[in-house]
Amino acid sequence: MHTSSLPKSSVYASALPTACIVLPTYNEAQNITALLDAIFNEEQQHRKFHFRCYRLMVLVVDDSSPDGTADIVRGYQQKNPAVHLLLRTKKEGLGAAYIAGMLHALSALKPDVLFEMDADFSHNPCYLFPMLHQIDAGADMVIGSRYVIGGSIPEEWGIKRRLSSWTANRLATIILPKRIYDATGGYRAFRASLLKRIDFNALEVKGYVFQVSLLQAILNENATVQELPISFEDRKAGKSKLRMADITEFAKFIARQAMQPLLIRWGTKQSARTARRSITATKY
Ligand SMILES: Nc1nc2c(ncn2[C@@H]2O[C@H](COP(=O)(O)OP(=O)(O)OP(=O)(O)O)[C@@H](O)[C@H]2O)c(=O)[nH]1
Ligand SMILES: [Mg+2]
Repeated sequence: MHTSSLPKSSVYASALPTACIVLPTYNEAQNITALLDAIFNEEQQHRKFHFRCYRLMVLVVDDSSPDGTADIVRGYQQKNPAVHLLLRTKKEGLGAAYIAGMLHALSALKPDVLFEMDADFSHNPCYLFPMLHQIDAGADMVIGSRYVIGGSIPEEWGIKRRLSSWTANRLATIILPKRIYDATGGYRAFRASLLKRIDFNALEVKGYVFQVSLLQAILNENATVQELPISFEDRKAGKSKLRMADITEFAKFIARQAMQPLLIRWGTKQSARTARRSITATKY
């Protein structure tokens, strides 16, 4: 289509860079409308002062939430076509939802930047544009970080919650090739060109450990990863979906990854020993 046949505003809009927020949801009916409003409000505010403002779109990845989250999203789409819905048949975990969502966004929506974000207000949309700014300044990936100077976790968190978050992060750093202060957080921006280099099928994870597994694959690509301090807030409404199965998968993944170099070294030693034995046997 010749651009001259389009109204001026859409020619202008199609020339803008785009960012797609991949939003996994399971029973987030109480949060989703207000969160979508808050995301697009950030875009509106930013556009007032910045000529080359990113055009935002949202891809909600819903696992057929029994509370009707998907119906609310369908209603929202009537007033805002920048909202997309990927409806899956059953709950398969946060990682599985992100993998399906990112692959769909890359192939169907083709944004320049992709975001990960929780749909419960733990990740304040006010950081979307500062993260995009860091991407524009050269980062391949930006992590909204609770554990760098200036970042924070909710004051109300008890010792158990603080300890489990800290432990998960410390365990993750064992297997990462570079020091990352918040390796488990789920507020992230990625250049699309970086995610296209990742083999999502090779990640082999279903649950929350996806965050560590994807970060490991990205660091192995020698990507520039930066952390931006954020104030992490407690979810506004609804319940956490973290289950025992997610914690077990996390522990198994870290153990497997940490053991891998030892097993490779042991395997090399074993095959060298076998080779030496067969040389000795042929001599006599
Ligand atoms: N599609 C999909 N989304 C999920 C699944 N599990 C979690 N989510 C979503 O992923 C985001 C993070 O999940 P949360 O339950 O908030 O996990 P959390 O942040 O560790 O726990 P909170 O303390 O409650 O915030 C939320 O938007 C959830 O609705 C899942 O299996 N499928
Ligand atoms: Mg949450």
